[in-house]
Amino acid sequence: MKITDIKVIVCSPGRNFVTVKIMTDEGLYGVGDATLNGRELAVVAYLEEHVIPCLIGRDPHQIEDIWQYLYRGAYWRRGPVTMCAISGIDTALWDIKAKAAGMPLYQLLGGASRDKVLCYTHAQGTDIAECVDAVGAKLDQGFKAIRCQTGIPGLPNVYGTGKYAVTTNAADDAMPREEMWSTPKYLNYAPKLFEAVRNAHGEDVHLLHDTHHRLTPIEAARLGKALEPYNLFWLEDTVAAELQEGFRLIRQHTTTPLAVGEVFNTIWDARLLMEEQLIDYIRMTVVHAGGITPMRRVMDFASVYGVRTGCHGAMDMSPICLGANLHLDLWAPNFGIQEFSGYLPEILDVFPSAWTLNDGNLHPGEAHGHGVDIDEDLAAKYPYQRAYLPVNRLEDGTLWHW
Ligand code: EZ4
Ligand code: CO
Repeated sequence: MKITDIKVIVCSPGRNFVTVKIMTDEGLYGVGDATLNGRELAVVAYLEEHVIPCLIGRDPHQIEDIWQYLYRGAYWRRGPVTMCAISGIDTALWDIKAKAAGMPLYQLLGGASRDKVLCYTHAQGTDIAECVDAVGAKLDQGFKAIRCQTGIPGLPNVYGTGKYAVTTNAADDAMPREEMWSTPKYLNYAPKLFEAVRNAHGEDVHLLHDTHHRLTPIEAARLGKALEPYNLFWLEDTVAAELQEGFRLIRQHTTTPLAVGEVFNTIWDARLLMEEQLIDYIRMTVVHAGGITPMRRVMDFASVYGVRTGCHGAMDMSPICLGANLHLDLWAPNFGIQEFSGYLPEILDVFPSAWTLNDGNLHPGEAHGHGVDIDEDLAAKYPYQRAYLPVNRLEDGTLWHW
């Protein structure tokens, strides 16, 4: 088999997505997600100018060699732009291989280790009462695990709450929005949310929480301790994890399970965290990790240290990325949970998907390949719009982690 053509499709059905489509001389094609939220066109240029010309005519079955060629062969390794570009190619190649084999992708990975994939969804409110109600609504929909985020008194537009919690509206975000943050206000308020949610909804629901890299290690330790009575499934992204050693301090102080990794690009970003068992869940995801090939390696490495998986699955991971993640989730012996924030209906129209959601669990489906496609005609009706993630400042104006 030979690669005859590779297209990069950019569309914005409510938010921007970059999709790679690889065509072959045997008529089979595969698709992959290459979306990097807020820096989409950098990945497009990387693919069109620097990757695609090298791949035309190659055998799409040589996935490992193509991955190494793009990773090692560039000399300049790692980084989100590079790894999203490689991911788009790698995911599309696995899609082709599984279609050629006449199997759903999870069969090629080693088969299903479970019947269904537990997922967690999001509940949010501008205050605690609203979030408690939102948790109730998600429970009514059948979800078993729920990430809870609340606004903080005195702070407008806190991460994960308000109208921007659901999706990025490209038109509103043509320049980066500015949000405001105060760790002291947050640390005093957040534990009260979980007390209220447990009081209202009991012990059975799995509760999760995301601090979006905003704390220092000792602040994270304090929060972890404060949340221990509420038995969280995990506390996510407490600190900026460039300094992996920072987790040693958090770990010494709290039994609240820790998850991190949505901004990691390679296994080396998480090596120490896994080797020293400083985290309980690794949150890397197919699109940002460089594809299915390295994501499988991360999952296997994590399993050696008893670290479980919790793939990032916010709406900026396209339905293709979610589909690919779900095949890995169904296979991985050390699967933990899959994030599922859901999609706008127009996104699901553009990306016809074999995966299903049933009573709080996902399944990748039995379609050959990874089971997600792109409707190119429909995609063309939603042209790219420049959009940024917000930036975050402390009350005195200091630029902070968003
Ligand atoms: O802010 O994917 O757990 N989910 C998250 C996400 C990230 C976005 C960034 O593009 O933290 O909502
Ligand atoms: Co997060």
